Parts: sequence; C-alpha cells; structure tokens
Amino acid sequence: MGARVVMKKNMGWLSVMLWLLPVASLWAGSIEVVDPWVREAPPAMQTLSAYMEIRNTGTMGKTVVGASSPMFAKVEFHESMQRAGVSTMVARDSLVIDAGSKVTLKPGGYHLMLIAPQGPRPLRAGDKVPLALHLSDGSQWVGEAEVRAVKGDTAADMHHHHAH
Ligand SMILES: [Cu+2]
Repeated sequence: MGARVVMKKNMGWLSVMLWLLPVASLWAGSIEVVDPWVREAPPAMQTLSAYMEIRNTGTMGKTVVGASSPMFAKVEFHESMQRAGVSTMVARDSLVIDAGSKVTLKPGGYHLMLIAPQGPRPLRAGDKVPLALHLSDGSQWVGEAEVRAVKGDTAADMHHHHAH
C-alpha cells in the first residue's frame, strides 16, 4: 500500500520533468520570442496568421527551420509582399536570425501561417495557441500565442490577405 503511493508520486514528478524538457532546450538555444499572437479570423477560415518578434540573444546565428502547433495540421513560414499592387504570399523554408539581432513577424510581412485548425471550435480572441519553433541546431522554442481581434478586420479583408 505504502509502496504504491510512493510510486505514484514518482510518476507524477517524472511526467512534470518530461513536460519541461522542450522548454529547457529553449534556453540553450538563445532564442527569445516576444509577444506572440494570432490574428482572429472568421470561423470558416482554414488559415490563420501568427505574429511575433524573434530575438537571437546569442553569439551565433540561428535558423528557424520549422514550426508546429498541436492545434493545426500544418504551420508554414510565409512572407507577404506587394507585386504590381497585388498582395501575395510566398512560402519560406527557413528564417535566419543573425547573432544579436531580431526578425519581426507582422501583418504585411513575415508571418506563421497556421493551416487547417484541428480544434473542436473556431479560435476566438483570448484563446491560447501552443506553438513550437524548431531550430536547425535541434533546439526548439515552445510557448503560447494569444488570439487577438484586429479592429477593422472583415471577412473580405481576410480573404484578400490570405489569397495565394
Ligand atoms: Cu500566409
């Protein structure tokens, strides 16, 4: 009886430590993510944009080679640009952040494209989206992005913004 209780306690600690492992690798990676957020979209939208500032506080350049979220089937790096007055998006394989510098993901520029929501209901302002950034050195940043409504967003705007 007593032994069983002790074992349960140990198992509890083990799962807590396993859960913390990916977070610990962030500190080794010298990557800081400031103010990650997801733009709220109409409920039927199959793609959402995530923005953030990624800082490299280390002395070596870092390359983000991928991103993922348990709440989306796929996450891609995109860059929005104007071509002959038309807004388009181009997929990027990676994002290089030089030592001591930062890259800002913001509307109209780089963004994370969250594709095919897997959740039971559409994301609304205030929801939290777990996100992971995968680096070429094998480390990763794991955190959460808050869903925010952007004043003035309409279904038509969003459709235009996300047109490939
Ligand atoms: Cu995009």
